[in-house]
Amino acid sequence: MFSEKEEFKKAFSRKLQAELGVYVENATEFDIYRALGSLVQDKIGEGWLQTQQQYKDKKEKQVYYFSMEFLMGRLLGNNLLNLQVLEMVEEGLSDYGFSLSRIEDQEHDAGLGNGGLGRLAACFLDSLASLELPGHGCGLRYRYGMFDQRFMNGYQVELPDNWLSDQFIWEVRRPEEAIEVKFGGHVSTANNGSGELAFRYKNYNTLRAVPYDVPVVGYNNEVVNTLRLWSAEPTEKDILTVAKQQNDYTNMLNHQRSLESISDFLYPDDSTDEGKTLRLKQEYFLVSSGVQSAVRQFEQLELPWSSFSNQVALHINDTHPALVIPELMRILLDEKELGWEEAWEVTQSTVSYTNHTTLSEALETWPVDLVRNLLPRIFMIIEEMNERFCQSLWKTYPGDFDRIASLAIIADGQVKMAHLSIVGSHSINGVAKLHTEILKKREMKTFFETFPNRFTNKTNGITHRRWLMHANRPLSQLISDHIGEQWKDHPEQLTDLLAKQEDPSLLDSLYDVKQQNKESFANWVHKETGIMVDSSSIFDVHIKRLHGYKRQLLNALHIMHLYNEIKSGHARNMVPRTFFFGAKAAPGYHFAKKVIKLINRISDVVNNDTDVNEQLNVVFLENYSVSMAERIIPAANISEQISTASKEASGTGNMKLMMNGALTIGTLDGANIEINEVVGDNNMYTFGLRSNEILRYYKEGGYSSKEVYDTDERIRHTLDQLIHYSPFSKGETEFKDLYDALLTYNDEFFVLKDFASYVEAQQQIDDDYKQTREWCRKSLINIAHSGKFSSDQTIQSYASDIWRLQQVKTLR
Ligand code: HBZ
Repeated sequence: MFSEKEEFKKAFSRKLQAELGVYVENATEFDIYRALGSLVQDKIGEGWLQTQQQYKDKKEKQVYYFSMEFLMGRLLGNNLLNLQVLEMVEEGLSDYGFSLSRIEDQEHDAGLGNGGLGRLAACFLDSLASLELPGHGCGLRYRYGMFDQRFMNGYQVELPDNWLSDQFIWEVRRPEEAIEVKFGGHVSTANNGSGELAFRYKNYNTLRAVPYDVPVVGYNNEVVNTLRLWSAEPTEKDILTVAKQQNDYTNMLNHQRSLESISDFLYPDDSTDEGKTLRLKQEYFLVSSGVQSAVRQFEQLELPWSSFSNQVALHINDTHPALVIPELMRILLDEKELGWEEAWEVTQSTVSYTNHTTLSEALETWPVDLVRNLLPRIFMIIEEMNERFCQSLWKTYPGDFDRIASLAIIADGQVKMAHLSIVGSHSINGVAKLHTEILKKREMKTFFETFPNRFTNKTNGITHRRWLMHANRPLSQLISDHIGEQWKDHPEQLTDLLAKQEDPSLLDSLYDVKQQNKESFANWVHKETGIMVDSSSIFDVHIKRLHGYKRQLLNALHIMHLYNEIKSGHARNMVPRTFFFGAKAAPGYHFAKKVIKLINRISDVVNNDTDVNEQLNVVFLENYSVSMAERIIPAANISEQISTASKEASGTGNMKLMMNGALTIGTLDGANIEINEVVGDNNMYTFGLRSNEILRYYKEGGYSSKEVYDTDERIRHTLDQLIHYSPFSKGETEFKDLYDALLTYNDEFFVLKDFASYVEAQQQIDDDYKQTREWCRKSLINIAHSGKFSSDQTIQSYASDIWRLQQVKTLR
């Protein structure tokens, strides 16, 4: 890269002149961003080529991480960090009068994901490259990513996220590596002369999948892996076929448009299955391009098919790319002419699957007719898989119709994608200990009995490079001042901080760093929203997708309760609190949108009431995103992780906030449990029903939210304010739906049941925050233990147990 600042400055100004035709003196911040990006991309290019060459020459096994979502956020800062030139570039730009952080703000987030699942994929790519592991992402290049959220009259409105409009500087289009994907048509069978059936696929439509490669830069190691994003284009062949049938220019353009539309937009649903035809097309488009491309690379090695799984691992991020399994079978059977058994052996030993949810509404199923019409050959293969699988079950469990029906891949006219994924892969994992246990003991119990060795747990992780080293530089510096720099390569060594937990100067500095972060965040909030927040108040942060089970409504009701207490003069001597929310609701999720409206209303009432606004403020930040998370998290004192126990598979925001010294208020759910295991009850605020209690209620009944309402005056008063005249309802009826969800429909997510213990935990926080030194110690203990949740650890474990990848060591 550059060994010193002057060298960088020279190259940079040359770039600016040559590529953009401007002198530094006249450049805008956007010009600077583009020139810097281009310069960095040039530098990355060298390592990129070398890395790929080495993987090939050394015949390294490579993993392809298939995901419908990669929530990458911004890349400039992290690339500079990983290339180890961040500070030099910052100083160089500062000589020219520019601030690097403002330049970073020029970059549009790559928002190609909904939430946890997509961000996890992005953290994993960073860890793969940083650990010198040959692993690449395989995704879609959506023209529109996650929608842009606006509030109008307190309601969420969705606008298209036209993120490509000012060019995505990191991508490289590779038309020479385009691939043809086939849809529709029909399959005929014929005898191939030697007594076997051959399948002929006819009258299909073709689509061109063009890859756009994005480099994934490892930390301080010269490794550059690839995130390959596929984009749909029409093929000439297809256009000519249409032209032959009907020579109509307008029709032709419409046809072309409909083909391109496959990679048009990301479905904005988190934890629900939309079941739309276009979504299935997207899934197959991703899968077919990615698998064909992996097969093509493998063929260059000129090895027998039996060694395919020694060279290639295909991982599916939830079931969305599950068609990888029949697609690889199709290629091996029809194009490479392997027999079923051999093809099956190759496929199964190559594919592995991660489950991210047990919510039934998120389990993907596709109607048989839809799959058969859209993907006739793929459907035949799924049918055959199902047939053989059911037959093998019959041998083990003769006569056990119920068991076989519950495991079948095709049942009730639906293709069950989770079943397909389990049967077709050699490894299935959950994303936190509790989640994996729930899979094994409940949701996938019968599968676990059938294939006990396939199931493992891999607790999620986050990259400390983005979420600590880059997002929170003051804290990183403080850590290094006290324990040296080794934690950067080995985040588990953050535990060295534990030995210093009684060091008053460290604790005071930790307080100062948090204050400094809170102030800069408060300034940003003021600039963006006009709201003034008190940086001496407790910053209480609830950031994640809006969902019933994540219980933003519990937080909201608690704030209403605090308001009531203050208004009625019953408030304790509380530390001022600012509640921050960031959350997008799926556009069709009515309940979630009402919660947004309610929180905006509460914000309006509380912030403008002079009786309370010295103690209480509520800020709902519009358009929560990765880059916004990077601003809020370093400033947080409290991390809200309050899902209904058993529902949040893992959570990863909990880890990011912990790593930045926030204390968790949380249920014993997902990875909260593992956070609790390492920090202990003194350094975290747990409350609420346990997962076994909740699961028992779901199974056996016995919960009555009305009973809680009748017995708890605070709840009754607060809920009544939703429907009767109150500052919150303003005499309108729009919160009736929320009231009904909690009372008429018996509170599916146990909000009322957990209310009292949540209030208690919040009061404890209030008491504890007043003991500043002790609070800082708790915060330090959280930071110290957060290395356990580095995605480096998680990826190491995937690499050794599931993918069997070797580290490449010789680049440096
Ligand atoms: O995956 C999340 C889990 O809710 C969270 O607990 C976990 O930490 C995270 C990473 O493992 N799940 C999702 O984010 N799920 C989706 O985003 C999703 C997207 C499209 C769907 C279904 C689910 O069709």
